[in-house]
Amino acid sequence: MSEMEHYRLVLVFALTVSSFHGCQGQECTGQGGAFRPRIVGGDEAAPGSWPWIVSLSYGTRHYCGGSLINEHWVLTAAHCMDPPGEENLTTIYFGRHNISTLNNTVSRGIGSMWCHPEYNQTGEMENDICLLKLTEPVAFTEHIRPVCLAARGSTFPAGFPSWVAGWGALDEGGERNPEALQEVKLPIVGINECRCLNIYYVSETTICAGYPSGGRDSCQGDSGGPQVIRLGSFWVQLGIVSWGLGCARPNLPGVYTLVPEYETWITSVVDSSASPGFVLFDPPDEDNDLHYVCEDKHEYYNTYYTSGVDSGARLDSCQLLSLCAILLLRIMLAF
Ligand code: 4AZ
Repeated sequence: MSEMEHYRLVLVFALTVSSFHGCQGQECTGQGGAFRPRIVGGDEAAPGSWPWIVSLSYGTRHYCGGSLINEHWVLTAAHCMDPPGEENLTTIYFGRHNISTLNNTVSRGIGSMWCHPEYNQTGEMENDICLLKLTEPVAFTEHIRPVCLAARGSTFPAGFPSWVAGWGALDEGGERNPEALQEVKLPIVGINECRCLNIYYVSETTICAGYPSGGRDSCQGDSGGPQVIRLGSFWVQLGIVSWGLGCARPNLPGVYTLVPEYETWITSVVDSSASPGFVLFDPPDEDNDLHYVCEDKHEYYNTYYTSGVDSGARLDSCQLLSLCAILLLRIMLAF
């Protein structure tokens, strides 16, 4: 499907969705600045084009991204707050663009921190999600606005364009860091393909994005930041930058915490009076990842994901073998 068709479909779909869910009527507007569909690779964002993005900093030194989901709450990755106990040292900047100039930014501290109770329990980066309650609410401006969140049941077909922004490293080695906020367009990579490509465990509650040729990706320092999808004039956050094997390597998409899987947890933490705007994103596109067959599987894929199937197959050949043995015995006994 061509990109134009994608956008047309999404637009039609957006009109349907917004009339049902009234995203505009909620606090979240998810409305950013100008949309520039011709961006290639990581590029400097137009100031204010991602008004929900926040910078988590020690002093003024940026270390992770996050997103504003309503006037009291910021969403980020749990590994950004690891180890816990240092949240008092964090300043959250809103409306930041250039890293070295803080004019026009608003800052808040972390009043309380709520990380997913099952984060890090398996050591597999599962449930890499935290909510940060601000010391004081922020007032929305042209450059400070909340994003909508993808509701439970949302789907993101492989190849669908998503966007990630951040102040993270410009290369894998982390030698170059940007002065201004960067943005990049990354197509969704389905979970089956992503698992096939990765040598590490990829959780069911993540989503991947990237190009087969590499070259464009999120990287260290982008963690915690939002991965968004365009829905007409709205932007909906579907992912949180979580991890990846290196940055921008060919056939190694980045891995993002899948936000819709956490709708119940998010609403249980965020006070109901100020619940964030959840929007169902379920475009009619066919998802080719559902039929994805992993041919050149990595060893890890074999042991972790297909152990059930493998043991099943082994059982069958075992049964066959014992059947043969019994038959042979019977033939021998007959003589
Ligand atoms: C990191 O180190 C990191 N390519 C975040 C995202 C990605 C890689 C590394 C995805 O925080």
